[in-house]
Amino acid sequence: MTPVPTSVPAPTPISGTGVPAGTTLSRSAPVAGLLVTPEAPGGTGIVHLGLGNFHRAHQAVYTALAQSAEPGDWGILGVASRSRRVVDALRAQDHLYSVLRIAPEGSGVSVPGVHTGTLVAGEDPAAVVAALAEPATRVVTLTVTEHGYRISRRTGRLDLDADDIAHDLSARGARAPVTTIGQVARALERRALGHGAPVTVLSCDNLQSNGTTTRDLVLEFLAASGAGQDVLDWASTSVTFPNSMVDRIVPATTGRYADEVRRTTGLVDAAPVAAEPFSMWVLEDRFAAGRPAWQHGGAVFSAEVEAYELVKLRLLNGTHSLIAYLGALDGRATIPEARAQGFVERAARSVIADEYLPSIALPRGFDAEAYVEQLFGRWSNSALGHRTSQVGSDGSMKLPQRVPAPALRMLADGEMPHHLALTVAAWLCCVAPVDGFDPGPHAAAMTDPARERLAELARTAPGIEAFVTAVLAHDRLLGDELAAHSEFAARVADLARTLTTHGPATATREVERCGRDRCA
Ligand code: CS2
Repeated sequence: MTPVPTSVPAPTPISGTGVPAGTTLSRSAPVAGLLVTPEAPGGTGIVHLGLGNFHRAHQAVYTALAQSAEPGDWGILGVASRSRRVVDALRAQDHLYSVLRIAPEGSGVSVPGVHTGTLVAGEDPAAVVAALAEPATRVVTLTVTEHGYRISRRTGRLDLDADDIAHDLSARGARAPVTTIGQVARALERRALGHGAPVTVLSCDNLQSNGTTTRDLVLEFLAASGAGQDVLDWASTSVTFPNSMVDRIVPATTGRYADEVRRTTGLVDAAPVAAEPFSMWVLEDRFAAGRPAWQHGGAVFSAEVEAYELVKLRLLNGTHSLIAYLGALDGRATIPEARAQGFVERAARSVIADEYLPSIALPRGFDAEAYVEQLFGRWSNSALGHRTSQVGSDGSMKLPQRVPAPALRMLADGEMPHHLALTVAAWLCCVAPVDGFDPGPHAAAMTDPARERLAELARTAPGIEAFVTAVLAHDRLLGDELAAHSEFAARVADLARTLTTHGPATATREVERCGRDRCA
């Protein structure tokens, strides 16, 4: 496999071209040299749930490149989950925003220009369901993060006990659903009972088999909410849920990026996004009602998407987590700073070579060595300033996608996945430090929906061993199967003890010694 960077046109700096100071980005501003899509799309064929930075620097760019090569009704209605900030900014800018492509050798700006409207789901969930149910909507795309799917960490199925899922199931007809799965399911039901136009639901989140997973969750929701067999049959035949692997490192926006856009273009943009130059998208070509010509942006259509997903989720995301947690515990603010520490790099290389790679059936022709070297290059992009606290956030949602399957494979063979245990131990030390241990400011800045529960367990457990057992075996935060392996929990506890008493470099050396000497 050759990783495929997008061919976002080389940006043309337009500073010094007489743009009056303070001109806001809009279609009437001098954006011609920056716009990826010369024409605004005529119609809205895509509703996107999750108007975050990742969508705006990834799928929107591919869609803009597709539109500029083969124009069609593929405008995007972007739905933010709760925050008005980006929506307000985009509305004031004709739904334009800049994508800053950041590389150590310099940055550049382009403007995708494919959004035709915006909504805030938290304010008007009924409008979201209505948009999803529109016959003109032919593709629904999702970047709602791992948390947005309401997957039970224990069972891997729809979390029927989650309050908002329970709300959506009971709200039938009376109130609009508030969860993503509830909104998609209700819209599909409405389509089935109404015009019947087929549609594709495309997950672009870092979930294993993200399309199949989304389909299962939606069908589970429909069944649990008492949808008729006719609706379930229609959803099975007229809706497709392709799997897709998405990849581009996109940091959280800071004021620095708006300044850089202004310096480069002379324009004021209240909603820029920054991203690395690398971008990759591998999808199954199963679209029920057409799709944009995303191949013009460099998207690859493949029947081996699930293998690409595993490569991405484990080699990139799993290792990213380890780098972020070890780095934060070592006082490093960013991924490049963390990755530059010899012990972090050694740990990252070992977890890839010894624990992640052997767990993956690689896509045909995939050059793992080149991919891994490219990863280390991407993680070294110091101009990007990707924070350890950003990658380390939501570990309770991310790690179940990254750690249990490869760990279980080794445990079943009687081997201890030391670096995966180190990943879990470092996560727990960051987000639920035991009494008296200060993990530092970067760990403190990590957010996690399980943080409160973890803190309670850390406070009430009589020691590290009991704490880890409570997390893994009783609360089963990494799933039922891993919960059964007390030897894994014991290893995590040992490493957590070393991390808190001697720090991450010593814990990594301990793991290396164990790797060599095969200690339990
Ligand atoms: C990261 C990802 O935050 C994380 O957990 O591993 O957001 C990563 O940067 C992207 O998946 C890259 O495509």
